[in-house]
This record gives sequence, C-alpha cells and structure tokens, in this order.
Amino acid sequence: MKMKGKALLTIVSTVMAAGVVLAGCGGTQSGTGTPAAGGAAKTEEKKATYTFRLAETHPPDYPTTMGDKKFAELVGQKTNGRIKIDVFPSAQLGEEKAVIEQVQLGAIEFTRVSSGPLAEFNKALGVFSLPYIFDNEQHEWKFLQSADGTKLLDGLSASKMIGLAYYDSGARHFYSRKPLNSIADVKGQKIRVIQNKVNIDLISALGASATPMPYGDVFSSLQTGVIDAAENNWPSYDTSNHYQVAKTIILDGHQRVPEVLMVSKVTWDKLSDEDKKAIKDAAAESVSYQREQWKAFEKKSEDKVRAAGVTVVEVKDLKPWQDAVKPVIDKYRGEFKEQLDAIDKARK
Ligand code: GTR
Repeated sequence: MKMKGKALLTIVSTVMAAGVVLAGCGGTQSGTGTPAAGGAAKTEEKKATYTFRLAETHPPDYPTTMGDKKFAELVGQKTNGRIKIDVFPSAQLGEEKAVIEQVQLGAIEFTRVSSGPLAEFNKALGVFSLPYIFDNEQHEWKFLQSADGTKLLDGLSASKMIGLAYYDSGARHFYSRKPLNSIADVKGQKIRVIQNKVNIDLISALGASATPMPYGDVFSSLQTGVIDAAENNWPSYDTSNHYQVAKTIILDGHQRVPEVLMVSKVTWDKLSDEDKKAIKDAAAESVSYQREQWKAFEKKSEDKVRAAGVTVVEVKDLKPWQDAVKPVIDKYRGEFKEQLDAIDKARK
C-alpha cells in the first residue's frame, strides 16, 4: 500500500512527539539495545538503561542456557536492573553461524556459542577443534583459566566480538545409524561436523566424509539418511534427540570444544566502564554455576540415553585413534603453535 505524503508526515510527527515525551520521562527503551537516557532538561546525569538479547541454540533447561540465565540475572543485580538481558533459547534467533554474523554487526548483542563455529571467524579458536589435545577435563580447564586461555578469549575483539567467559561442554564422541564398534567402522561414513576447516581434515583423516551443516538440521538429516553419523557430547546427543536415530555411540572423546559467552563489540563500545565491569564480573561468576549444571546434566543425559537402549561402545585403547589423526595435528602445528604450546604447558 502506498502512503500519501501528508499521512506519512502526520505519523512521523506523532512518533517524534511520543519520542520527546518518552525521553522527557527518562523511560526505558526496550528491545533495541539503545540507551534511553534522561532528558536534556535534567541537570544530574542519568545512567543509561538497556535491554539486550542473548541468543542460545539449546533448549531452556540445557546447562549452557542455565549459565546464560544466571549471567543475565547477575548483570541485572549488579546494575540495579538498568541492564536487562533476555535469553532466547532453542535457536529462536537463528543457527550459530548466522547468530555470530549478527553479533559482529551488533544486531544481536549477546550470545553463547561453541568455539567450533567461532573458529571460522577467529582463526586461533580453531585450536579447540584439534583432536585429543586435552587429556581430560582438569587439563582443559587449567588451560582455559590460565592467562593463555584468557588471551585466546580476548583475541575475539579483533573479530568484532568480546569474549566474556568459557563454559563447559564436556567431550565429543561419534554416533551413528550404522555399526560403530571400532575405528575401522568410521571409514566411509558420512559424518556431520560443525563447519570449520579443522573438522573437515579430522574426518578425512579417519577415512570418512565430512558434511558440515547447522546443528538444527542434523536430526532430520540423520532420519532421512542424508548423513550416517554425527558427533557431540552427551547432553547434545540427548536433547537434540539424535540418539533416537543414531543408536550407537562410541566414546572416543576426540574433542573438548569449550563454549563461549560473548557480546558484540558494537554494543560493548557504547557501554560505560562501570557497565563493562558489571558484565565481565557477572560472566566470570556465572562459570562455576554453569559447570555445576553441566556435571549434573551430563550424567542425567548419559543415564537417560543408556536407559533408552542405545549401544554404548567404550574405547579401551585410544592409540589407534590418535595415530590416525596425527596428520591433522602435524598440519596445524605451525598455525596453532602458540596455543598448542600453552595447552601442553597446562598439562604439567
Ligand atoms: C554443541 C554446542 C552447540 C553447537 C552444537 C553443534 O555441543 O553446545 O553450541 O555448536 O554442539 O554441534 O553444532
């Protein structure tokens, strides 16, 4: 419908008048992430009020979402409610790659994503997709919480994002619709991976074929046989219902790919130092809570999936797996030298 010039003018001036009234009251402007500061007539400086969105791919009760919500609650407390963060779970704001692009633009302010897809936007984070670089959870977290781990997170600012914290994501294992009793069975399978170059090489090294696709497409792709297999941790295997179709899981634990909580640099640059501190502190404080949630949920997911009759194959000897993927480590040793050295150092 085409609008007549005069009608448009009336609407514009009405909206502008409403804006003036709003500003005059120092009202909260929500949904846009822009501040609604006090009116010019006020002498004392009024602090900006914000409402931001946080995009999360997992369902509301998933441990990363629980961490997001704790973070949002702490930000609210630390700013006396001036900064409100609304968590949008279940990929309501899009799949991770698209969300990361929006965060770079400042169209979505906050997100929690895996460092897997982030590696396509910030190369150094690709180190986490390298296979078997961490011995266990302790080793991983010793690195993540070291100065080197923080440096890696801080490096995100070069890609228009501000890393706030790492969250736990356990270890990833392969699961398939086809038999998967040993490394030999991986050969020839079509395996979905998170899109990044390290993952493609990893799958090739195992003699399989990598199919990158968004997380939300994996269930139907397994169901229709577009792919044979995928890989993830227990909670994702459970909550995505992949276990209902890919009924064999082999516990090779090839990767430990941490989650990242972050904010757009566009948003960050608008905030006062005081607000930045509140957000950073809230993120740091939410980590222990997220890790507790993770531990409990991981166990619950494993129990549930086992009870559902999934075939769980233990890997007694990891050596053949590590040998098979060694060319991948060799290929990337130069590119990730600094990070790999730091990861090695955290082992001692
Ligand atoms: C999960 C991770 C998600 C997503 C997913 C995937 O473990 O928590 O953020 O990256 O894996 O495989 O796409």
